[in-house]
Amino acid sequence: AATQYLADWQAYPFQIDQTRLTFHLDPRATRVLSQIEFRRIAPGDLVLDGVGLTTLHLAIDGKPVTATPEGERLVIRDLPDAFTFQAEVQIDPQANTALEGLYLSGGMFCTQCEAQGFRHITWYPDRPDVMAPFHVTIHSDMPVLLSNGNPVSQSAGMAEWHDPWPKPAYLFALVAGDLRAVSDSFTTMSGADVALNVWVRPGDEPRAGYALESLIRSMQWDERAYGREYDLSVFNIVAVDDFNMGAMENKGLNIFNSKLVLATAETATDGDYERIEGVIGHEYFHNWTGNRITCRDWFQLCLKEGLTVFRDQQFTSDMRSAAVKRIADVQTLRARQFREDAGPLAHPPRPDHYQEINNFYTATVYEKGAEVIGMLKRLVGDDAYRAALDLYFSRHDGQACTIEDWIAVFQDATGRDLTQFKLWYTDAGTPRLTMTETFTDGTLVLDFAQTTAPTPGQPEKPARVIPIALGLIGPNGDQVLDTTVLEMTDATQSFRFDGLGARPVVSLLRGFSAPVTVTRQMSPADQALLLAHDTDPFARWQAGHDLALDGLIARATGATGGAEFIRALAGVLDDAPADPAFAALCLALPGDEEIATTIATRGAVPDPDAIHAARRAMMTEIATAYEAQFAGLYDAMATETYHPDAKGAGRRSLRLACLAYLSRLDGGDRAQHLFASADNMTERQGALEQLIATGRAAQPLAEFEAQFRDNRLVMDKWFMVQPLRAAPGDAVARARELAARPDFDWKNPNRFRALIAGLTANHAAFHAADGSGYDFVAEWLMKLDPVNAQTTARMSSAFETFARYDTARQAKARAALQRIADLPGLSRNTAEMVTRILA
Ligand code: HT7
Ligand code: ZN
Repeated sequence: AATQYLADWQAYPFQIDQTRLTFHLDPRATRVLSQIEFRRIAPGDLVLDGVGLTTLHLAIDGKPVTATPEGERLVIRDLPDAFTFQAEVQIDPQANTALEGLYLSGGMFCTQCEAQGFRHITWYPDRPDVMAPFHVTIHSDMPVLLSNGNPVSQSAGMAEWHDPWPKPAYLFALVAGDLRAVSDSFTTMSGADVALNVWVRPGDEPRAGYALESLIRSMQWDERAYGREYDLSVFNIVAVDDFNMGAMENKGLNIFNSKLVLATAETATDGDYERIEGVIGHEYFHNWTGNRITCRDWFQLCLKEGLTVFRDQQFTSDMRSAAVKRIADVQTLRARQFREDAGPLAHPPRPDHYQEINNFYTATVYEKGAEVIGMLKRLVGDDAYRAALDLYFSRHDGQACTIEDWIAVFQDATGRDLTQFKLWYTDAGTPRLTMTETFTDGTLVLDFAQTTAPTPGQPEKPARVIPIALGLIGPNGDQVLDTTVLEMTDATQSFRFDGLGARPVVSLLRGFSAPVTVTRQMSPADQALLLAHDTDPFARWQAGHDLALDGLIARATGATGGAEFIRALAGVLDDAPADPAFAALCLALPGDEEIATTIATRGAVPDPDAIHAARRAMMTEIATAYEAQFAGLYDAMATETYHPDAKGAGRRSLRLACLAYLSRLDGGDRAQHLFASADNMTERQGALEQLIATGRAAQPLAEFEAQFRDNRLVMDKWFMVQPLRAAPGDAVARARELAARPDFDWKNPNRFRALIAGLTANHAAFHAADGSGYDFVAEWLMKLDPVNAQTTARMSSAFETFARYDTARQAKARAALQRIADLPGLSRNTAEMVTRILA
């Protein structure tokens, strides 16, 4: 497939003054009429994109034209400086299983146009730098007809919408279905009234309230934190069951995967509620960072996604606990992005080439893109950050921009030269920061070195700017130096701290001030001191986490370890009632995948079975050491009336952390009782997971299924937890049984992901020595690819770490990948991923 290069970008020679679209909806034969008013701004031909269209008619200024598509492009030459292009095409939404363009979900018409879905709807310059106001007319017998912008008129079988804000085609949306609205209103800071609707299927109304409340909180927050106001008379959100990703920020008409809208205490977990609030916020915040200011080309994707993730992280921090949110975000970053950066799929946040853009909606673009902004904010300070953002919004409103524009705004607002900082956008790989310390006569010298391993296509890695936030803790636990940010700019650099009474312990990388890995020699006693006394909650958690990781790695590689961590947990348990959510994070042992990654990073070959056994043994030991404390906390953390706020969620997370330990001793008795008595899904699912792990789940699983058979979202959980929590030796067989059920509706991305990602997240099962995990997953990826290439390609990244295992496992994974690569007619999406992984 042809590779697209950033260096080849060229401006489009026309501007669009108005895009008019008329839809005659029909499941098998939808007709789309377009009238696009073009005005020349530079020499060049008219190039339009189109895929899978049956073209019925093409005209320029009313005169029919005969133009033959060149592949997926239509080129029309010799045009006047201003003209109207007209087209009539026919498309088949029902046949659209790829969920890209216009498709049907549960009898409802809906669209997904990012990144390049609009070309499946009609001929158009489907590129983000071509922005236009849209006027849309929909003809259909569906009762609710929605598009972007403000409503113009509505009558039986017809609706008209006008979006005055120029937008690229990827933000176009249309929905038509039998829907019900859960509604409210919002008055913006300048006094404009906005109607708010969350549209769901009839009967789902009682489950949409939290999404609507989250939207109001998002609107308030963006006014308060960034001075950003909403700009249309209506904001619509629609929940759909079939969706490749989480949600989509179409202007004024956000479309959401129903799992990120629908929630009640009985059907959704605390984690689901937090995610709903976060993603509602994320899509809403895109209205300014993505929609009003969009990307010039898809290489700039992190311009909108990194910034919007950073904003949604700030939002969640403000709504909930900032410390807990930061730790959770870093855990996600390490699990997904560091993993990506260390393997064959590594790429910079702003890549300079791709084959299939849908393969670049990655942790690097999203999560690392957000971290880079966090570093920028730390380097320039909060006030300068806000000034730079104000300048960004005023300078670039209505434009399609680049990372260079973004950096220029910060340079202009602060006077700083950010040339070196820009490497964070253009270079792949996670820098390794090594620190050595010497203490003599009251002076501490810290010597830092940074190195970044080569990544595909980037053998040389110049030094980056690394903000290193640190503090110093004295031997008695008192802080002797408050948080200080060192700016490292060279490959090696030293910093001195004088006038210290005794050797302090360095609390390094506070708040995770840069997305780097750290190497330093630290005694278990010093780690325990930080876990007990560090004033920075992230660094405190990190100290305990490292202590646990070192112990687990020792055990998984045939040595002994972990005693210091087990001892240090006494303090964590004593403090737990004061901050249950934080304590739950400290009590959670690093997962098998993280242990494997760390072993590989230290140059050894991870053994999935040994890792799994070591982790389970350490849990039993901890449970035995603190049984009474766990039992006391388990009882004390019971919540009376369920409320999905951070306080209640924190108590439940601690309760479930205790349950995980207690289940190692009581064989699942408490879990069984909790499963039977809990009034909320958080505890029911938590209990069910323990029962699966202890092999006592047959009856509870049957009960769960009987209760929730008709609720697809809850049944997704049922499909997910079984391969995830089954003993590694049983998980693949269980996954095969589940896949054979008639309700394994594998064409639905949520259901497919539930089962397949449930298994790949069971580290020892996916990496089973006999290759059965690899074979099962490859088999299903090959089945899905012709139906939904986007989801197949994204899920193929489960294999990205295969090269770190032993040669026998590697050979089995390679063979499974090769079978995928050899599949006749393999999609461009999956072919690109598998080729990169195998390279
Ligand atoms: N900007 C949206 C990305 C997205 C997407 C991309 C490719 C294929 C399907 C998709 N659905 C949504 C969502 C976001 O990040 O906000
Ligand atoms: Zn986004």
